[in-house]
Amino acid sequence: MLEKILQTKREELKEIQLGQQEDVQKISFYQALQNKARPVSLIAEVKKASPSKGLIKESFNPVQIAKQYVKGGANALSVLTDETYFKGHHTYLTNIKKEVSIPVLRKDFIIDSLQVEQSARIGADAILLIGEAMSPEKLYELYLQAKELHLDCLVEVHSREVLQGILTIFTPEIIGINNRNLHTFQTKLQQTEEISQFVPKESLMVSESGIFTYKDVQTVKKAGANAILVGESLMRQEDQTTAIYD
Ligand code: IGP
Repeated sequence: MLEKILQTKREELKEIQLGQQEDVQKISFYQALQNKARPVSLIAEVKKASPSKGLIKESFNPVQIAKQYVKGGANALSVLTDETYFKGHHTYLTNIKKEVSIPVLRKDFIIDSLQVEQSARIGADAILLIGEAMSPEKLYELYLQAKELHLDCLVEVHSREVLQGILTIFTPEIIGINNRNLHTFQTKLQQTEEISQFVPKESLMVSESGIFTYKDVQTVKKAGANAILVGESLMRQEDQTTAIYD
């Protein structure tokens, strides 16, 4: 599946339109995750659909959902901008960014410098870089470019091998452990438990995907997660004001 998505991205890149720079203020994603208002920081995701779950939310108003997340006390937001597989759009991110004062992560499959430039222009505060999607060298190149544009990076890995490959080159400020395998879509929280010991102490650690209950939050917290990234379980609630560990 990941390979199929990346193939689509490579096609889309041929016609990428960078657009104008949005007139918005950048906010530090990294600092927002360090805010100790919650025992584990929350990155709440605005996601209409996914390849593994299909349509998640019928009546989808991204700005309204984002505002509810803010009310619920989220530290930061993640917004899916991929159109083909997640039914997202870059205008969702821009519109949300204009209405909230917490940082916004662009959730997409970023593999090229043009997409990094585009992310800065549409108003993202941070981008996702997926270890399984490119070589550690390429990832580091995009990471440095993002930093120059004042974008923070959530460097996501699923496996220990990919994490260790990246760590031979540099130590990302924020490392996400994706509990979902992007090839099979299988999700297990043990992934965080198993890999957390290889995350350097100086990096913030985010546990991503498959977190549904208070018990799940405790499990990943115990494994050392500083933050969680939650999409589906929040999206499926009637009213997104309720954080899952309230
Ligand atoms: C959220 P969930 O299981 O709470 O809906 O997962 C998030 O981790 C997931 O959407 C995600 C993702 C990604 C989506 C993690 N890594 C990479 C697209 C691309």
